[in-house]
Amino acid sequence: MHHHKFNDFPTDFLWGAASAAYQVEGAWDADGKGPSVWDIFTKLPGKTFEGSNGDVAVDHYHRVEEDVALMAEMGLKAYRFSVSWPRIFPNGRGEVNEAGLAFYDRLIDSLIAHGIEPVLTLYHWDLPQALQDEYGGWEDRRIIDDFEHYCVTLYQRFAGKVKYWVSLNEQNYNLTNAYQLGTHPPAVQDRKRFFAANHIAFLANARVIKAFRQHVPGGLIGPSFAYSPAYPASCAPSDMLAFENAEEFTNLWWLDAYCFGRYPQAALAYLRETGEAPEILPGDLELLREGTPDYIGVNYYYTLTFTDNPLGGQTMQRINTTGQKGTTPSSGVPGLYKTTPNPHLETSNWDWAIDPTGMRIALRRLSSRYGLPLMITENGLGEFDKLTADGQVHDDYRIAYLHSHLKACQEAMQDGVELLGYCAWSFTDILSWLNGYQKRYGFVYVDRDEQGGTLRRIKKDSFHWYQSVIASGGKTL
Ligand code: BGP
Repeated sequence: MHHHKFNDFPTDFLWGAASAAYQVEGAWDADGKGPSVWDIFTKLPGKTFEGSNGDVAVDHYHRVEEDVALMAEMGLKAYRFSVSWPRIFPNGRGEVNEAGLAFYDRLIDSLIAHGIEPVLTLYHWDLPQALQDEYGGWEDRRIIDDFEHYCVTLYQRFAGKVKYWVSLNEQNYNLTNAYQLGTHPPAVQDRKRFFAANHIAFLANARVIKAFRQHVPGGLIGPSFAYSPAYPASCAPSDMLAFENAEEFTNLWWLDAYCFGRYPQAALAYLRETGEAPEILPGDLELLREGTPDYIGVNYYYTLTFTDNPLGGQTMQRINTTGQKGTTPSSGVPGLYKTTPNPHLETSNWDWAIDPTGMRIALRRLSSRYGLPLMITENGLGEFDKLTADGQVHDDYRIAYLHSHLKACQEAMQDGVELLGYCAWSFTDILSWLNGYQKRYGFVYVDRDEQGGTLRRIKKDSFHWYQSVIASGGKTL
């Protein structure tokens, strides 16, 4: 097989980087913005690493021009960002805040002026606090209309300028944290409420995809899914069954609902038995089938390895948010599965397994099951970075991570996967939701810590590396 002929990335491949509003913008109450659930939650004692919050973040709101100039210098072809719902609708619905829209006009126009394709995420977790207070946010079906109205407002404003859209970012990860682990707002720990809210989020996702077809002809939309492919710890049938359970409960529960408009069989049967299954009303599944995505956004960081978990065994546990390696406990659902370390893989300081082959496996599984194009909407390495005496950041470990994962993308394309692009997480350093400012992901270092800083931008070694990869169209990989 002469694979070298197919090694080139397509010429229109979207070499990108990503961010999310709350993690970069700051300006949390500027120009009429209302509070999001994160503006409130992060101020409660003990919720985030050293009480860090996004009031200032990396001040992207006031430094858009500088940041986009850095993207242009790097040669980025795409920039994925999210719109803050409470900037547009301070109360979640009702009066639109023109100043909020004007900020995204500036960002999008500046990207386009530099030849950078905007990839717009409609929802990256910053729900207007007003809707949480009024009816419990994702737990009430009223959110479907309010979310649609917000999304249509953005469709109408940006349809001519933005081709690539992401509906919900990591519904799976966000709602698992919000309603099972209690680590994201509204910090509930109740599996029945979790599955109910999650079902309503599927309906909202389908509704806005349906509306998209009318308002953004020629555009492409899909959710971004946090895909951690499951591995079995061994070929013991009990481990294989645990792996099947984990893949179905932690991945296919979302992916099948998005792409097939149905829930996977064994998981649904189990939840009906335990009384935790969501209420499916007449018309719900029809709506899901009318609102399937054009492509799947894939946020890939690591694989998870599963083993048998007896009844009375390990329950769901919180992850390491300190960067003290080896402090993440095993987590699972008794009777179904639990995680176990993979002895074949190195991990980051936050215990995330580093597994480029897992990315190839992820892309192949998704492409072959759903037959849709894919876009890597996030992939990257969170680490402690050091600004050295020479005023530089030598993040060779990040270069190694990104290099190996881009090679895996290339191999997946050779395997037949249609991959639209790759957005590294993240462009600049950002606020990590629970891990503060010390867990850095960017190509651009931002001089700030939990206490603050000058917010000066400094290009890391990885910036120059990605710049040359993009310039070569991937040939230097
Ligand atoms: C994803 C989120 C991102 C980003 C990333 C890194 O779950 O969509 O917003 O935060 O993970 O995660 P963390 O910041 O926890 O390291």
